[in-house]
Amino acid sequence: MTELLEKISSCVEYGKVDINSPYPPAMKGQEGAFELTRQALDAGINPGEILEEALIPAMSRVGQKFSRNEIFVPQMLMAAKAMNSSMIHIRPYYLSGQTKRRGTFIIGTVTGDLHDIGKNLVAMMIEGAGWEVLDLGVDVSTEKYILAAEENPGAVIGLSALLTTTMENMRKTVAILKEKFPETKILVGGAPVTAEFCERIKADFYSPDPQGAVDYLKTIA
Ligand code: B1M
Repeated sequence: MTELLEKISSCVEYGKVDINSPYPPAMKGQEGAFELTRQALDAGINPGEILEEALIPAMSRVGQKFSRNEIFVPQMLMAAKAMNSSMIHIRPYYLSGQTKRRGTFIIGTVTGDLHDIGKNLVAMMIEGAGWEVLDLGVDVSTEKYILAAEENPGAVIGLSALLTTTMENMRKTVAILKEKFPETKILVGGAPVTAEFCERIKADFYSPDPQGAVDYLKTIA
């Protein structure tokens, strides 16, 4: 890996967004993921290489550290922000079709639920893992999921719920989606959701964290 890719990778791992970002203090005044990604592209490094060799491994390390309680939500959010600043430069190459995506992942927070921090982290990690992410936002109705599934055949669908009350809406949405699209893989998560609940509502997979979601997607594409 080139020195530039190593630098981008560590900017994402440690949440260094751009040169003006004071976080992390140890990297203050240094160029961040935003500038270095632009430089890498201008130097002719392939966007797929930046994604596969710098961004994805960095986010994977972040996810693993988070799972081991070595870092916490603020660090993970900064890493996600740094990756997003890199993706600003890389995304256009995907949109122009120069780099192959692994598949489409549709994600949303279920009806009645406005929590989106965890869902956004999952979306970001999955995008970093090379998937096209269609984020439907919060308070997503079953009809919206159906429309997105119809427009994106073969997509994997992710549902997030943070309230015990909205878990019932998750159950209803999964039941209707499974009835209409029996082959579609459905991933569920969110603080009150459990593996046992996932099994009961007949979703395909439960992950307690973004890394688990990424690992699951790796098994199917
Ligand atoms: Co609310 N809220 N909230 N809240 N809120 C909780 C969830 C609560 C546990 C707080 C508490 O009482 N201790 C509680 C729920 C109780 C329950 O149902 N058992 C609660 C409540 C009651 C409410 C309101 C009803 C409060 C009120 O108005 N009376 C209200 C409901 C609004 C609504 O949704 N209709 C409400 C509102 C809000 C705010 C808007 C103020 C704000 C949300 C802002 C936002 O998201 N933009 C908010 C917040 C911030 C919280 C807490 C404090 C933090 C949630 C969070 O972002 N965590 C939360 C208490 C807590 O969790 N400590 C709380 C960080 C985030 C990274 O974790 O979302 O769990 P999390 O995501 C994780 C995993 O769950 C997983 O990956 C993420 C990273 O590890 N994951 C997935 C998530 N989605 C996944 C999907 C996957 C896979 C993994 O696959 C698809």
